[in-house]
Amino acid sequence: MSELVKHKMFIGGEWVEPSSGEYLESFNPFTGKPWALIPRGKAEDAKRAVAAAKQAFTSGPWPKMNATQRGALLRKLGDLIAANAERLAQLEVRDNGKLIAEMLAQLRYIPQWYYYFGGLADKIQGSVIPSDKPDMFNYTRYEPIGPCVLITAWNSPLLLLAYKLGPCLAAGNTAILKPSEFTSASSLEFAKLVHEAGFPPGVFNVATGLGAEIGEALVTHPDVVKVAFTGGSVTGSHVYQTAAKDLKRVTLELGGKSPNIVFEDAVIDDAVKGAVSGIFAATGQTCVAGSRLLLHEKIYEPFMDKLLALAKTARMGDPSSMETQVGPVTTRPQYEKVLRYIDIGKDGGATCVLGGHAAQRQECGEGWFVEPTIFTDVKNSMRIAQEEVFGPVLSVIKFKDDEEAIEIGNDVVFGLAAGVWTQNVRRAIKVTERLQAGTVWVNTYRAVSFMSPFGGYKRSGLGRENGQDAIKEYLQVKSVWISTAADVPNPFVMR
Ligand code: TXE
Repeated sequence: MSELVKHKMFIGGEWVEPSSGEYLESFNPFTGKPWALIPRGKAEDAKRAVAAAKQAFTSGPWPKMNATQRGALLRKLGDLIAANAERLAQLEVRDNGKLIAEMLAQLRYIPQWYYYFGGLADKIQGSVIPSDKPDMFNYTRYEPIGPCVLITAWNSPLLLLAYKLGPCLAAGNTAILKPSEFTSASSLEFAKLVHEAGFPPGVFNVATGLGAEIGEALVTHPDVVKVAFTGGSVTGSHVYQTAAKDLKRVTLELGGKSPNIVFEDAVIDDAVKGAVSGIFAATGQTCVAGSRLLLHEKIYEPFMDKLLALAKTARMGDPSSMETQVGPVTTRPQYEKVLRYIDIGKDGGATCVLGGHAAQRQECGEGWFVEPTIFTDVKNSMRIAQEEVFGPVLSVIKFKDDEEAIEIGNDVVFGLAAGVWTQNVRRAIKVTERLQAGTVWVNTYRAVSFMSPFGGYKRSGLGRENGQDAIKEYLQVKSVWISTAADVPNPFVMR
């Protein structure tokens, strides 16, 4: 145990031990071995973190700062992330098994969230309402809401955090981050940068531990006003119901079963790359994974030949090598879940045409690797087509016309994303209008930006992250009425 890196939590501007004195092991998915110890915070620590966030929200320098000053701090944080991008990327590779190539790009991009929301901080304007009442002046102002709990998943910890923390702090709130117990190290390292940027103590806190322990304690704490959550749909629904008891605000970014639809007039080579990027990039562990590939029957065979040829070349192995294309699954339970779903696919009658088992390649060592897997003969009613696997497992479904493609595309409980591959503009517009998804990509896949709204239709979530409106999720509007009348009219009649 002694060689494991032992972390502390960041609460009220200080590095603290968990009150329980207990720690959780954090594993390197490439070696399958623990490398760090993460504090196992419990209810006591949740109380401490919320108290710190509440104090920072109500007193001290933070509530006195104007929006321009808050924006400047956020931009400084962006600069510090940029300066530390490589170090944070390497840490994520070790703790999470993410590819270094993807992490370098992601960490170099994340500062943009802090620049964007830093810039937006002082551009949130209320309005003067043209009053229908005589001698009355009415205007609105947007105000922060209070301490917010930000719960992130393990797949892209610092990116998911940026979606939440940028608007949360730009709006003038304070935050308690509860990262996934599987991948907390980068969030704790990130806290050092928040401190270095000069945010007052208690404005940003990191409380680590298990979801059912410290996560639950944070969501139920009466002083928390909002929960912003990214994770699985079962947990998301539980968090929503728990938070509802105190009428807390909730935004949820849950999973998906996104259709990636290829029409017969698509540029096949591009669409093949899009299919691969939709499901095998990030080892399929993305909420927007294009896990259902819908192929027009006319192009089915040539498309599959090319797809299999490309998927077979995917280089697996050490995620810290720039050459690697498919890394390990991030957590042991997720690795087991993916393998279980492969069995569910086989038992359900789908045909496994690629992979279908744990990787036994030498370059994968003891890591939690699953071979890129493709199922054909999939019916959309099968579990493999309906449920989120969150791994490198693709279900291929044939369709005969646009109507059927749309029907199959929408026939899941989720609605996070969709891909459309066609050269016909009219078809692209018609189909994107009818797909029930928060994001639709045409002739591309997996593009996200700080400036474009992101979130789910149906059971993929509530509310939106990114883009100008995201900040409204962290603000409340106040309507102020000022009478300019010389006297007070009849008090028994509503004005
Ligand atoms: O997620 P959880 P898990 C999906 C994916 C995956 C499944 C399970 O299908 O297989 O979810 O992954 C915290 N109160 N996604 O178990 O449980 C938890 O500690 C408060 C899709 O990792 O949803 C973690 O910080 N918090 C998803 C966070 O919730 C609680 C990304 C997410 O954990 C809590 C990841 C509680 N009672 C998984 N219980 C996406 N949208 O992309 C847990 N948590």
